[in-house]
Amino acid sequence: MRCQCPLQYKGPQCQQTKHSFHGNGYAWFPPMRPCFESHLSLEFITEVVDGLLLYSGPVAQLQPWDPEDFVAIELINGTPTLKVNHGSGTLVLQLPGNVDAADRRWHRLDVRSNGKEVRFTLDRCATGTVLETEGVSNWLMTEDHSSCEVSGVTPNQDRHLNMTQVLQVGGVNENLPYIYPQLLHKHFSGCIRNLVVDSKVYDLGSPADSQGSSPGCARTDGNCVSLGYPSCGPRGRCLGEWGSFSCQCLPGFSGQQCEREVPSYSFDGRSHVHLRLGFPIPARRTQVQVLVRTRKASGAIFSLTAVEQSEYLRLERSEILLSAQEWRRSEAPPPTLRTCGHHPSS
Ligand SMILES: [Ca+2]
Repeated sequence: MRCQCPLQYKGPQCQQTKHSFHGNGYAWFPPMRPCFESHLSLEFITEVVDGLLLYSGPVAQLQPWDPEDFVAIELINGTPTLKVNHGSGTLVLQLPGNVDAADRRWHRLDVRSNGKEVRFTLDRCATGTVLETEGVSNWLMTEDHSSCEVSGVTPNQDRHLNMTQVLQVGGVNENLPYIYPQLLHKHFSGCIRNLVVDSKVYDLGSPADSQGSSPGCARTDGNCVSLGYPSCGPRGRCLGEWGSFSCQCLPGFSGQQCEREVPSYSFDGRSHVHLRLGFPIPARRTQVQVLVRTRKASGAIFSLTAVEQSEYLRLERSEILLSAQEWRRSEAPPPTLRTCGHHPSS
């Protein structure tokens, strides 16, 4: 089953996946129920260097028997910072100081924890340097994650994030008799989207309580409509950016607003076209798209080869199957759905 959602609802079950914050507010959502081995991710866009993206933890003065568990993600002088407490002390993970995530672009944060071990990653480490020793097997490939990832171990014995309190996004409610001593910043200005905790997509459209915030992200999505007409025309999907937009074109079209038809070629079984790419292919992610119409059961559709011919990507039609062959540096496996296992109590 797949849902066809109204335009502004992008979640798998037509959830509203974006929420805007105006620098003085907050939005409340149901408590997180993190697995023992858990994964939280979100994306944000802002131009303000300080702010609180998310907080889940105490909202009242702790009694001696209350757990001190909390998790918070702050932006401190443009640098994403994670604070996490499993009940016996706080671990602070701050990305390197030269990261400026308040640059009016979307950024993604991932928090992965497995018991006491916690890893905090910016933009899936797409900026990390890949160091690969050519011509030998994959295990000699290393990636330098020092610019985009930081990890650590929560102090002392407690191993699990126990969450019973409401999840506060984009700020905290300060109309409570509690001062949030864990936090340096208490509000966020910008948009947050795609908040996912252990495969659960949060519906950011209808918070239980909120102030100074609104569903959607007018700052970016407003640019996808100009004079009542979709900015990318009928042949493209618009990606809203801060003060601008970009277009993802339907197959067969290109150009800034998908206005150009891409050229097509006919082949007689003995001919080919040889193209030289005028740009290096990125180390991590390559997207190739081709439209094919043929009556032949087999044939080579395209072959992408490195200059020294040591690496290639080839797409073939063989009988009724399409097959892709690749000899290249390995990539991370696709994300999989997980359900929770055992929950330790501490
Ligand atoms: Ca705990």
